Amino acid sequence: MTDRHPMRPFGAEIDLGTGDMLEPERITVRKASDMRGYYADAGALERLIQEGSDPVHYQVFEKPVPETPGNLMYCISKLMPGVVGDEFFMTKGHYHAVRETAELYLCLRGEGFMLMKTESGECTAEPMKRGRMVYVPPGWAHRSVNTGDDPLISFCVYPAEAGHDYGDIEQEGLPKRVLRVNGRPELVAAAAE
Ligand code: PAN
Ligand code: ZN
Repeated sequence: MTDRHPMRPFGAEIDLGTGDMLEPERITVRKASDMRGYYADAGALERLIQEGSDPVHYQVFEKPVPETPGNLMYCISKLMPGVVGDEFFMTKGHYHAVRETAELYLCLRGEGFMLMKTESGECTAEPMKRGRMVYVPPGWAHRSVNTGDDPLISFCVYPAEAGHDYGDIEQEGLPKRVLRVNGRPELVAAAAE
């Protein structure tokens, strides 16, 4: 008789001090040059790429599970600190391809915001800091923004079949940007670009 549930239980270790996943099986790396088109100040991004030797912007560490309904994908998302012009470092941001899938972020290190928007244009931000959980409901695009001096690290869990849809965010961005104003983070309406 074949087993209806062939997958074996397993564990993984996350260093709660540093936020690092030990022995990840897949690491996705986004460098500054992968972020062209995302920041308001394109010139400042080019300077960062040239003068900073195209530094790593963020990384996603995973031990992937099959992308099938019923499984839970999980990862560590690590976003470096810094600014592009006046704009704090951020992830690309995406909808889940399967819109009816939520995501839970538990922040382990650093501080910032989870910037979220619906397809009808509603936009909101939830603060992130060590120990704070942010729930991204189905249908909300989400982008992490690092406003601190340390890496912003979160443990993320979402339905494994969700998939990622970057299209609309890549073209239009989000209605709000997080800028450094007088040394402090401020949510500012994105200018028509
Ligand atoms: C996260 C993100 C991760 C990187 O794992 O994928 O923070 O952000 P982008 O995918 O927008 O580049 C997640 O939300 N997964 O669904
Ligand atoms: Zn997601």
